[in-house]
Amino acid sequence: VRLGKDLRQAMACGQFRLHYQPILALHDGRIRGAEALLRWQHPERGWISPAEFIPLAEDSGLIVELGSWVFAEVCRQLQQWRQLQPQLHISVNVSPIQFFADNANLLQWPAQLAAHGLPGDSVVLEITERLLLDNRDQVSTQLHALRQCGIRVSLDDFGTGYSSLSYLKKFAIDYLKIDQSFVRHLETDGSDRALCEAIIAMAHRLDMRVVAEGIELAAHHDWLREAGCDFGQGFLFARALPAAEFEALLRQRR
Ligand code: G
Ligand code: G
Ligand code: NA
Ligand code: MN
Repeated sequence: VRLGKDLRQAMACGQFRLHYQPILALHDGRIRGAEALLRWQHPERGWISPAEFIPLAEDSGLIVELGSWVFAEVCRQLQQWRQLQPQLHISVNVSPIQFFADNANLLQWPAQLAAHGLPGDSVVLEITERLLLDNRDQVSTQLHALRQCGIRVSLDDFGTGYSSLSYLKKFAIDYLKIDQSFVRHLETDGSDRALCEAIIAMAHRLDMRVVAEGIELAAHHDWLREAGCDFGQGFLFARALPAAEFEALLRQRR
Protein backbone atom coordinates (compact mmCIF):
# COMPACT_ATOMS: atom_id res chain seq x y z
CA VAL A 1 0.00 0.00 0.00
CA ARG A 2 2.78 2.32 1.05
CA LEU A 3 4.63 1.31 -2.09
CA GLY A 4 1.71 2.49 -4.22
CA LYS A 5 2.01 5.97 -2.72
CA ASP A 6 5.75 5.96 -3.23
CA LEU A 7 5.31 5.25 -6.95
CA ARG A 8 4.11 8.71 -7.89
CA GLN A 9 6.92 10.29 -5.92
CA ALA A 10 9.37 7.91 -7.56
CA MET A 11 8.33 9.27 -10.96
CA ALA A 12 8.89 12.81 -9.78
CA CYS A 13 12.26 11.98 -8.19
CA GLY A 14 13.62 9.99 -11.11
CA GLN A 15 14.00 6.69 -9.25
CA PHE A 16 13.21 4.55 -12.31
CA ARG A 17 15.83 3.17 -14.63
CA LEU A 18 15.68 1.03 -17.73
CA HIS A 19 17.94 -1.98 -18.04
CA TYR A 20 18.54 -3.65 -21.39
CA GLN A 21 18.75 -7.37 -22.04
CA PRO A 22 20.45 -8.19 -25.37
CA ILE A 23 18.47 -10.13 -28.01
CA LEU A 24 20.68 -12.11 -30.41
CA ALA A 25 20.14 -13.64 -33.82
CA LEU A 26 20.82 -17.31 -33.14
CA HIS A 27 22.25 -18.12 -36.57
CA ASP A 28 25.21 -15.71 -36.24
CA GLY A 29 25.21 -14.84 -32.53
CA ARG A 30 25.09 -11.09 -33.15
CA ILE A 31 23.15 -8.60 -31.06
CA ARG A 32 20.08 -7.38 -32.97
CA GLY A 33 18.30 -5.58 -30.20
CA ALA A 34 17.42 -5.44 -26.53
CA GLU A 35 14.40 -5.72 -24.29
CA ALA A 36 13.95 -2.67 -22.06
CA LEU A 37 13.14 -3.77 -18.50
CA LEU A 38 12.11 -1.30 -15.80
CA ARG A 39 13.91 -1.10 -12.49
CA TRP A 40 12.96 0.96 -9.45
CA GLN A 41 15.67 2.05 -7.06
CA HIS A 42 13.70 2.71 -3.88
CA PRO A 43 15.52 4.97 -1.37
CA GLU A 44 14.87 2.60 1.56
CA ARG A 45 14.17 -0.78 0.02
CA GLY A 46 16.77 -0.82 -2.74
CA TRP A 47 15.98 -2.37 -6.11
CA ILE A 48 12.35 -3.38 -6.48
CA SER A 49 11.28 -5.80 -9.22
CA PRO A 50 8.70 -4.72 -11.81
CA ALA A 51 6.79 -7.90 -10.96
CA GLU A 52 6.06 -6.13 -7.67
CA PHE A 53 5.36 -2.56 -8.78
CA ILE A 54 3.84 -2.88 -12.28
CA PRO A 55 0.56 -4.27 -10.85
CA LEU A 56 0.42 -1.31 -8.44
CA ALA A 57 1.11 1.13 -11.27
CA GLU A 58 -1.67 -0.52 -13.27
CA ASP A 59 -4.17 -0.25 -10.39
CA SER A 60 -3.42 3.43 -9.85
CA GLY A 61 -3.33 4.27 -13.56
CA LEU A 62 0.20 5.59 -13.15
CA ILE A 63 1.30 2.97 -15.69
CA VAL A 64 0.25 5.34 -18.47
CA GLU A 65 2.63 8.07 -17.31
CA LEU A 66 5.33 5.51 -16.52
CA GLY A 67 4.88 3.95 -19.96
CA SER A 68 5.35 7.37 -21.58
CA TRP A 69 8.53 7.87 -19.63
CA VAL A 70 9.78 4.44 -20.73
CA PHE A 71 9.07 5.21 -24.37
CA ALA A 72 10.77 8.62 -24.27
CA GLU A 73 13.82 7.03 -22.66
CA VAL A 74 13.89 4.27 -25.30
CA CYS A 75 13.75 6.87 -28.11
CA ARG A 76 16.67 8.72 -26.56
CA GLN A 77 18.79 5.55 -26.29
CA LEU A 78 17.88 4.36 -29.78
CA GLN A 79 19.01 7.66 -31.23
CA GLN A 80 22.42 7.21 -29.59
CA TRP A 81 22.86 3.49 -30.09
CA ARG A 82 21.78 3.34 -33.72
CA GLN A 83 24.91 5.35 -34.44
CA LEU A 84 26.83 2.30 -33.19
CA GLN A 85 24.50 -0.23 -34.80
CA PRO A 86 22.11 1.20 -37.39
CA GLN A 87 19.69 -1.75 -37.36
CA LEU A 88 19.32 -1.96 -33.57
CA HIS A 89 15.79 -2.29 -32.22
CA ILE A 90 14.43 -2.09 -28.69
CA SER A 91 11.48 -4.07 -27.35
CA VAL A 92 9.17 -2.26 -24.95
CA ASN A 93 6.74 -4.03 -22.62
CA VAL A 94 3.30 -2.46 -22.67
CA SER A 95 0.44 -3.05 -20.28
CA PRO A 96 -3.17 -3.47 -21.53
CA ILE A 97 -4.05 -0.31 -19.56
CA GLN A 98 -1.91 1.65 -22.00
CA PHE A 99 -4.30 0.61 -24.77
CA PHE A 100 -7.53 1.33 -22.90
CA ALA A 101 -6.98 4.37 -20.65
CA ASP A 102 -8.65 7.62 -21.76
CA ASN A 103 -5.37 9.44 -21.93
CA ALA A 104 -3.57 6.45 -23.42
CA ASN A 105 -1.12 7.77 -25.91
CA LEU A 106 0.31 4.78 -27.72
CA LEU A 107 -0.99 6.26 -30.94
CA GLN A 108 1.34 9.25 -30.48
CA TRP A 109 4.38 7.00 -30.48
CA PRO A 110 4.90 7.00 -34.25
CA ALA A 111 5.10 10.81 -34.24
CA GLN A 112 7.53 10.65 -31.33
CA LEU A 113 9.73 8.22 -33.24
CA ALA A 114 9.63 10.47 -36.30
CA ALA A 115 10.60 13.48 -34.17
CA HIS A 116 13.74 11.54 -33.16
CA GLY A 117 14.46 10.57 -36.75
CA LEU A 118 13.78 6.92 -35.93
CA PRO A 119 12.00 4.47 -38.25
CA GLY A 120 8.95 2.63 -36.90
CA ASP A 121 10.74 -0.69 -37.09
CA SER A 122 13.30 0.39 -34.49
CA VAL A 123 10.68 -0.42 -31.84
CA VAL A 124 8.93 -3.67 -30.95
CA LEU A 125 5.91 -3.64 -28.62
CA GLU A 126 5.80 -6.61 -26.27
CA ILE A 127 2.22 -7.46 -25.43
CA THR A 128 0.75 -10.42 -23.56
CA GLU A 129 -2.15 -12.68 -24.34
CA ARG A 130 -4.08 -10.90 -21.58
CA LEU A 131 -4.42 -7.87 -23.89
CA LEU A 132 -6.08 -9.89 -26.62
CA LEU A 133 -8.92 -11.13 -24.39
CA ASP A 134 -11.13 -8.04 -24.19
CA ASN A 135 -12.16 -5.12 -26.35
CA ARG A 136 -10.82 -6.92 -29.33
CA ASP A 137 -11.83 -4.39 -31.94
CA GLN A 138 -10.27 -1.48 -30.07
CA VAL A 139 -7.02 -3.39 -29.57
CA SER A 140 -6.97 -4.67 -33.11
CA THR A 141 -7.49 -1.13 -34.49
CA GLN A 142 -4.66 0.29 -32.38
CA LEU A 143 -2.27 -2.53 -33.22
CA HIS A 144 -2.97 -2.07 -36.91
CA ALA A 145 -2.39 1.68 -36.70
CA LEU A 146 0.95 1.14 -34.97
CA ARG A 147 2.00 -1.51 -37.47
CA GLN A 148 1.11 0.80 -40.36
CA CYS A 149 3.93 3.00 -39.08
CA GLY A 150 6.35 0.08 -39.07
CA ILE A 151 6.23 -0.64 -35.32
CA ARG A 152 6.35 -4.38 -34.73
CA VAL A 153 4.43 -6.46 -32.24
CA SER A 154 5.70 -9.37 -30.19
CA LEU A 155 3.50 -11.77 -28.21
CA ASP A 156 5.31 -12.28 -24.89
CA ASP A 157 5.19 -15.36 -22.66
CA PHE A 158 3.61 -17.26 -25.52
CA GLY A 159 1.93 -20.47 -24.50
CA THR A 160 1.38 -19.67 -20.83
CA GLY A 161 -1.67 -17.41 -20.98
CA TYR A 162 -5.17 -17.81 -22.23
CA SER A 163 -4.07 -18.07 -25.81
CA SER A 164 -6.43 -19.17 -28.42
CA LEU A 165 -4.72 -19.77 -31.72
CA SER A 166 -7.38 -17.70 -33.44
CA TYR A 167 -5.65 -14.62 -31.97
CA LEU A 168 -2.78 -15.26 -34.32
CA LYS A 169 -5.12 -14.84 -37.26
CA LYS A 170 -7.12 -11.92 -35.97
CA PHE A 171 -4.29 -9.74 -34.64
CA ALA A 172 -1.31 -8.45 -36.52
CA ILE A 173 1.64 -10.07 -34.75
CA ASP A 174 5.26 -10.19 -35.93
CA TYR A 175 7.05 -12.22 -33.25
CA LEU A 176 6.19 -15.01 -30.84
CA LYS A 177 8.28 -15.14 -27.68
CA ILE A 178 8.55 -18.68 -26.38
CA ASP A 179 8.13 -18.47 -22.62
CA GLN A 180 11.10 -19.36 -20.44
CA SER A 181 9.19 -22.22 -18.84
CA PHE A 182 9.40 -24.13 -22.14
CA VAL A 183 13.13 -23.40 -22.52
CA ARG A 184 14.40 -24.08 -19.01
CA HIS A 185 14.38 -27.91 -19.25
CA LEU A 186 14.87 -28.32 -23.00
CA GLU A 187 17.95 -30.49 -22.52
CA THR A 188 16.01 -33.13 -20.56
CA ASP A 189 12.33 -32.70 -21.41
CA GLY A 190 11.09 -34.18 -24.68
CA SER A 191 7.67 -32.54 -24.32
CA ASP A 192 9.26 -29.11 -24.12
CA ARG A 193 11.28 -29.87 -27.24
CA ALA A 194 8.13 -30.98 -29.06
CA LEU A 195 6.30 -27.79 -28.01
CA CYS A 196 9.17 -25.57 -29.12
CA GLU A 197 9.37 -27.33 -32.48
CA ALA A 198 5.62 -26.92 -32.97
CA ILE A 199 5.69 -23.23 -32.03
CA ILE A 200 8.57 -22.54 -34.41
CA ALA A 201 6.94 -24.40 -37.30
CA MET A 202 3.58 -22.71 -36.76
CA ALA A 203 5.12 -19.23 -36.45
CA HIS A 204 7.16 -19.61 -39.63
CA ARG A 205 4.16 -20.90 -41.57
CA LEU A 206 2.27 -17.78 -40.46
CA ASP A 207 5.19 -15.56 -41.44
CA MET A 208 6.15 -14.70 -37.86
CA ARG A 209 9.63 -14.87 -36.31
CA VAL A 210 10.38 -16.61 -33.01
CA VAL A 211 12.29 -15.34 -29.97
CA ALA A 212 13.23 -17.78 -27.20
CA GLU A 213 13.68 -16.32 -23.73
CA GLY A 214 15.41 -17.72 -20.67
CA ILE A 215 18.31 -19.32 -22.56
CA GLU A 216 20.67 -20.24 -19.72
CA LEU A 217 22.68 -23.14 -21.11
CA ALA A 218 24.75 -23.67 -24.24
CA ALA A 219 22.64 -26.82 -24.75
CA HIS A 220 19.46 -24.66 -24.94
CA HIS A 221 21.10 -22.33 -27.39
CA ASP A 222 22.44 -25.10 -29.64
CA TRP A 223 19.16 -26.97 -29.71
CA LEU A 224 17.09 -23.84 -30.46
CA ARG A 225 19.43 -22.74 -33.22
CA GLU A 226 19.26 -26.18 -34.83
CA ALA A 227 15.47 -26.11 -34.51
CA GLY A 228 15.37 -22.88 -36.53
CA CYS A 229 14.48 -20.46 -33.74
CA ASP A 230 15.34 -16.96 -35.03
CA PHE A 231 16.30 -14.97 -31.92
CA GLY A 232 17.18 -15.58 -28.31
CA GLN A 233 17.79 -13.88 -24.99
CA GLY A 234 18.88 -15.20 -21.64
CA PHE A 235 21.50 -15.32 -18.93
CA LEU A 236 23.80 -17.39 -21.18
CA PHE A 237 24.42 -14.19 -23.17
CA ALA A 238 23.62 -11.47 -20.64
CA ARG A 239 21.18 -10.45 -17.95
CA ALA A 240 19.36 -7.12 -18.24
CA LEU A 241 22.17 -4.55 -18.12
CA PRO A 242 22.35 -0.89 -17.08
CA ALA A 243 22.45 1.36 -20.15
CA ALA A 244 26.19 2.03 -19.90
CA GLU A 245 27.00 -1.70 -19.73
CA PHE A 246 24.74 -2.51 -22.67
CA GLU A 247 26.43 0.23 -24.67
CA ALA A 248 29.88 -1.16 -23.79
CA LEU A 249 28.75 -4.58 -25.04
CA LEU A 250 27.51 -3.03 -28.29
CA ARG A 251 30.85 -1.30 -28.88
CA GLN A 252 32.82 -4.44 -28.09
CA ARG A 253 30.68 -6.72 -30.29
CA ARG A 254 30.45 -4.34 -33.23
O1 G B 1 12.85 -7.79 -15.46
P1 G B 1 11.94 -8.77 -14.83
O2 G B 1 12.01 -10.17 -15.42
O3 G B 1 11.99 -8.78 -13.33
O4 G B 1 10.45 -8.28 -15.24
C1 G B 1 9.32 -8.78 -14.58
C2 G B 1 8.08 -8.41 -15.35
O5 G B 1 7.90 -6.98 -15.46
C3 G B 1 8.07 -8.94 -16.76
O6 G B 1 6.83 -9.59 -16.95
C4 G B 1 8.14 -7.72 -17.62
O7 G B 1 7.40 -7.89 -18.82
C5 G B 1 7.54 -6.63 -16.75
N1 G B 1 8.08 -5.33 -17.15
C6 G B 1 9.37 -4.96 -17.15
N2 G B 1 9.51 -3.69 -17.60
C7 G B 1 8.27 -3.27 -17.92
C8 G B 1 7.74 -2.04 -18.48
O8 G B 1 8.46 -1.09 -18.83
N3 G B 1 6.40 -1.97 -18.65
C9 G B 1 5.57 -2.99 -18.35
N4 G B 1 4.26 -2.83 -18.53
N5 G B 1 6.02 -4.16 -17.83
C10 G B 1 7.36 -4.30 -17.63
O1 G C 1 7.58 -11.40 -18.62
P1 G C 1 8.84 -11.09 -19.32
O2 G C 1 9.19 -12.14 -20.33
O3 G C 1 8.89 -9.70 -19.94
O4 G C 1 9.97 -11.14 -18.23
C1 G C 1 11.31 -11.19 -18.54
C2 G C 1 12.04 -11.54 -17.25
O5 G C 1 12.84 -12.71 -17.41
C3 G C 1 12.97 -10.44 -16.77
O6 G C 1 12.76 -10.24 -15.43
C4 G C 1 14.34 -11.01 -16.98
O7 G C 1 15.27 -10.53 -16.03
C5 G C 1 14.11 -12.51 -16.82
N1 G C 1 15.08 -13.29 -17.55
C6 G C 1 15.68 -12.99 -18.72
N2 G C 1 16.53 -13.97 -19.11
C7 G C 1 16.46 -14.93 -18.16
C8 G C 1 17.11 -16.21 -18.00
O8 G C 1 17.91 -16.66 -18.81
N3 G C 1 16.77 -16.93 -16.90
C9 G C 1 15.86 -16.47 -15.99
N4 G C 1 15.60 -17.25 -14.93
N5 G C 1 15.24 -15.28 -16.11
C10 G C 1 15.53 -14.51 -17.17
NA1 NA D 1 8.63 -8.88 -21.91
MN1 MN E 1 8.71 -12.56 -21.77
